[in-house]
Amino acid sequence: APKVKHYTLAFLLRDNNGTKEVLLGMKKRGFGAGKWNGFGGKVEPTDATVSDAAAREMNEEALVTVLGSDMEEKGTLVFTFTGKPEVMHVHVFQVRSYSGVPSESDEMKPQWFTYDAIPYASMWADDKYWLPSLLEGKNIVGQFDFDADETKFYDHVLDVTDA
Ligand code: 6U4
Ligand code: NA
Ligand code: NA
Repeated sequence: APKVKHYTLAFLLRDNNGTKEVLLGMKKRGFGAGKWNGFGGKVEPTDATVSDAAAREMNEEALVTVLGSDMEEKGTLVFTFTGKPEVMHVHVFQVRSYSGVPSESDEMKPQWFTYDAIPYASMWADDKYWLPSLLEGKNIVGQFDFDADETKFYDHVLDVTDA
């Protein structure tokens, strides 16, 4: 039977003098290295809640301070990979309250992007399917089944609902 592992993925949002922006990070190592993405990682047994895990990962990877209580859960994405017994269950969040200045960590190089300049060509193949809806404030639930090489998916379902 497949083994389900829980992960977080969080998007920091800001209003920059009337222009909406999202913080993405260039992943420097490990799974998804070389891609822009939100911030996140594995939920650990020491995380009291999944929201706390999302905040901890964002704090570690973008060197900001966000609180688990400020994390807004926006949906779930499930990823499978041909030949891998592990199913990734990713809890997706947005967060608007933070302190500090996002800075480069061992794992991520952060950068603010306006919504019309999101680098989808350098992101996971699924992101352009659901991130625009997320940025419009919608909730998302989906599954993407990837080929073994992680570059493209061969099947997906996606449900988008008003928040
Ligand atoms: P280590 O290095 O073990 O501390 P950790 O930071 O806990 O790693 P990591 O970075 O491997 O975990 O977690 C994977 C991250 O990639 C999570 O935030 C989920 C995200 N992710 C995985 N597949 C994705 C996909 N297809 N599309 C996407 N994000 C994905 O947008
Ligand atoms: Na991570
Ligand atoms: Na981690």
